[in-house]
Amino acid sequence: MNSERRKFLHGAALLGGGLFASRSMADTQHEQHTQPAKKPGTPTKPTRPAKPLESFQPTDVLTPVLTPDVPNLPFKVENGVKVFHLIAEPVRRQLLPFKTMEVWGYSGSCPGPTIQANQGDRVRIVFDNHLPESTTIHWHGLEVPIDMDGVPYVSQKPVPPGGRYIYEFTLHQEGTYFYHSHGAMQEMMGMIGMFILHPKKPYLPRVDHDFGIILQGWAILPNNSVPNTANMEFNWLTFNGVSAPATTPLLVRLGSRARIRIVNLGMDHHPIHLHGHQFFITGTEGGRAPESTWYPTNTVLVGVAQARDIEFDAKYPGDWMLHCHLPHHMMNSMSDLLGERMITTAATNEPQARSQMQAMAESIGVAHLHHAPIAANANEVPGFPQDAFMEMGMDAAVAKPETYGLPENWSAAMMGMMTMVRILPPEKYDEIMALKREGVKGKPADSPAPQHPHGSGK
Ligand SMILES: [Cu+2]
Repeated sequence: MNSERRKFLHGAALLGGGLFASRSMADTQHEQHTQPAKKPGTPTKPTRPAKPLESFQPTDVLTPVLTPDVPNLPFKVENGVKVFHLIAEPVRRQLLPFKTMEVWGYSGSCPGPTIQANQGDRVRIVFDNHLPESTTIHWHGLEVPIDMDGVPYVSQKPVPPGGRYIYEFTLHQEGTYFYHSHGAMQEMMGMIGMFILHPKKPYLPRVDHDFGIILQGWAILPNNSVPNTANMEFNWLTFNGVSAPATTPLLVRLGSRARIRIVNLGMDHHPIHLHGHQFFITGTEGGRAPESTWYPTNTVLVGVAQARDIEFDAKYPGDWMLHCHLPHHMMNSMSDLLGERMITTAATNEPQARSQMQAMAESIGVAHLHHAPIAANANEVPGFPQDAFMEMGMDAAVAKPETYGLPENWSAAMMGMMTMVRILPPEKYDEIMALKREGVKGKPADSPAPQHPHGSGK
């Protein structure tokens, strides 16, 4: 154990001591059990510690991973073991300001909170099931003893509703991993979270920013909020449980080096494309890739059950798109948002269909209302008016410190599996980080979210 690591463990122990006020957890190592705390089927409320636990702390050799729109899972240190408490439970997730889905996740979040630990750590995950049915957790890619593998009936008994299971193992790997239910349809209800293992020896070259994004697809019928797990067509596509333009942009300081870790769990493979920069694929779901395998590219195909780490030097200032390039994954469910005002494809040659985006914006009360110009003879052109330009801005509805300073109607260009990598000159970067800190202090109303006046139609 090197001195940094010792220092880190010592610091974490100090920070963790006394913060965990809830009942004592099972201390027995390796004694896994399913323990129905209540009758199966009895609704349970999440038991959460009274005080926040310790979240992953950076040391001088590590950059913590930021998973936008998804929290970290806190932990306490108990006799040298990092103890996490994870609860499978129903979650209401707003994926756009006007669309909420009722999904399943972990500890109040879907995707589940990010677990961050260091290579070499011993971790204990105290897992409670607050779902109405049984479940288990599989640690995807982790080399753990078979009785920790989370496959119902094969490696453990299912954890019943109200039940608890203690997972405990030592992390000898490094890289981007994830956890998920081992029930396929529970996966499609959202039951996945990221599991980051920071390496003992930092990767080279060092990065200044490290982000994590989970890709998911949802089949939610119009005017519904619950995913249809048997459906084979997906109309909502999310980064970390949010569709663009509500995805929180990734802020990167100009001249720095950034890593983005992308994990996919769903029914589709996603070619993720970054604008304006070339990157290297530096890691997979199996850990760090040797540098001899790196090659420049700007699109990475992230297959189902895969993880891909990409790294690039942030050379060019600007607000650069990062998105799945499948055209239907760069859309939101228009028919769903339109609801009863849905315009059918059969009606696309009717003039009233022309401004369907405008109609949608009105129906859901979006403040936007620029509609890009159309030609005078537009209706004579085959294909029009499907309104393929598809703009529906909602700048004000999705404003947050990370969107500060974006050009007017920026949100009209963003839908589906998409976010923005904002490569900012240092002074602008520092300004927005200061705004974020203000927000954290509980003054969201004061946050200088841009409120552009609309209506000029220019
Ligand atoms: Cu895609």
